[in-house]
Amino acid sequence: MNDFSPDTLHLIGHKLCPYVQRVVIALEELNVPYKRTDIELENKPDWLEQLSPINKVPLLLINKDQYLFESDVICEYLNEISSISLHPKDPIQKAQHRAWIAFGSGILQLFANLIYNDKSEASYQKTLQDIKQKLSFLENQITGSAYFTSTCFHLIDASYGPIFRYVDYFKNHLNYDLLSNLKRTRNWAAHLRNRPSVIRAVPKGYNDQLYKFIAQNNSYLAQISLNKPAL
Ligand SMILES: N[C@@H](CCC(=O)N[C@@H](CS)C(=O)NCC(=O)O)C(=O)O
Repeated sequence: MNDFSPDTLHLIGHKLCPYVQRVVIALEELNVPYKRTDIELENKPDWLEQLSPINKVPLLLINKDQYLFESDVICEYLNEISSISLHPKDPIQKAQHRAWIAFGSGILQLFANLIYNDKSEASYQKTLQDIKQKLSFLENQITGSAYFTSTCFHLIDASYGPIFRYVDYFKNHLNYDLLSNLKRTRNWAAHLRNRPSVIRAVPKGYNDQLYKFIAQNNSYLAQISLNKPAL
């Protein structure tokens, strides 16, 4: 990768990746200038593995010799180099936010299982129940304000914006509401859906692209998605 400009952070991403969205949301909220290049995951460039031992996006190129992988670590780094902080000041609250960010990564992993791995209806239903259980834990954690615990946007909100996009997919495409009975989480998701940074993290036509991306897999979710018309 030699297309490197020393003044601007360079994010290597994928147009639909939820982990990349987290980083874009943090960059936008922190007002950090950056350049974004999306790659094809079916046809990864050779240099990706040389720069990232996990061979995944997001990857943040910082300068000619320094790179970061893992979305939560990248977001923490961006927060630290910025003049404002998107974490609470109080150490225990900050640690709690980090714990719930890790919890959100677990939810994203479950959605990845639905998209790629769960081939039978039984395993699909089991994963869906696991997601619902995690979302119920969240509901009991939040206060009902616009964002996670307050009216201010924090780094944790950057983590959940992409999760609620998947929730929206189930509601809008499959008519399945993962947030039924979760009033506070519904309110939080609605605020995140309208946040400009969250909107900017994905391309125009995202919903249609996500549908096509899901439908091309060999999973139970792909099958049932194909049985519904594209939105
Ligand atoms: N734990 C990583 C997960 C990143 C991840 O799973 N990225 C996916 C795209 S959404 C990827 O690059 N997959 C390529 C592959 O697994 O080969 C993070 O938080 O950055």
